[in-house]
Amino acid sequence: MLTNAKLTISIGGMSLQHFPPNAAPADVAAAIRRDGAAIVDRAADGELIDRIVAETTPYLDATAGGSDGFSGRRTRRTGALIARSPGSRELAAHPMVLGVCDEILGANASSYQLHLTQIIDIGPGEPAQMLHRDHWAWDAFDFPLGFEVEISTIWAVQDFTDHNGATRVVPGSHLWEGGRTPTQEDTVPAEMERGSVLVYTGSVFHGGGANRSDRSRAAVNIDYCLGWLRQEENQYLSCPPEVARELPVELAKLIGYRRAAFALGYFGDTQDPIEALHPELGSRGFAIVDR
Ligand SMILES: O=C(O)CCC(=O)C(=O)O
Ligand SMILES: [Fe+2]
Repeated sequence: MLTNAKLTISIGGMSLQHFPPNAAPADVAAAIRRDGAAIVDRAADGELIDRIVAETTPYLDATAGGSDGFSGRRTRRTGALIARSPGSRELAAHPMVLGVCDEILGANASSYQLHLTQIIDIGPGEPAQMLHRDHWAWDAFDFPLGFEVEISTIWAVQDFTDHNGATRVVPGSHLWEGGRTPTQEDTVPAEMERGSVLVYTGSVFHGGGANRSDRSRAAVNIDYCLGWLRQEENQYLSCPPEVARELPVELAKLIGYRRAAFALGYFGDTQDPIEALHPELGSRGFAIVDR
């Protein structure tokens, strides 16, 4: 009994650091480097979340539950948010999140890009998702410890609680050697208010929580990765040129309509992809990219 109580206290002591909406991205990035994840409270206001819900509900209603245990059979995943939901674009380009990406991904490559966009709606009765590292998307390649290739975000559409399936995170596990496997006892719930965002590395173990409530738990999941990695959600099909042309230039670049490094991703006669949308931006050929 005593041993168990001690164990609970020591695990209960591990938690995720919360930051106010106006925190410096460098401070949030430092917590993420230490713990693998951090929470920025109320980084989006309720009106923006309402708008995103209104824009995406028709698509969510038309989405079936997952076809495998990892996706979640009672979980619906609706993507292509940049094309479908103008409100989601504000989350994708959120200055706090991009500031964290600048700090963590910007240190490792000439550029980073959008990796995926998805509403994750975990239905009542869904069990906890398998704990995993998001960077396993790249065929489970073993990236060097501490070399982060992905930043993921989970924006709370409702208040996230232990009870309704708040994302479970294993603090510190971004630095675990391969072969070490976490259990649910190692996790803490990313409890946070609506409009708050959990920001974490592709290397930290986490998973959707069991939804023991009688309502679904929705989140907006937007991830970013180094420019030289393939995107999990194909952005050129999800947001084709005729749609991307209407976006702000910086957002079009963020989703991938740009070169990722000196020559990486060119089209035609060494053109920069942004020229496919905006020929007036002129042909500069290959060049060092600025971010
Ligand atoms: O929905 C969640 O809380 C997390 C989902 C997740 O980690 C994933 O699907 O990769
Ligand atoms: Fe994940």
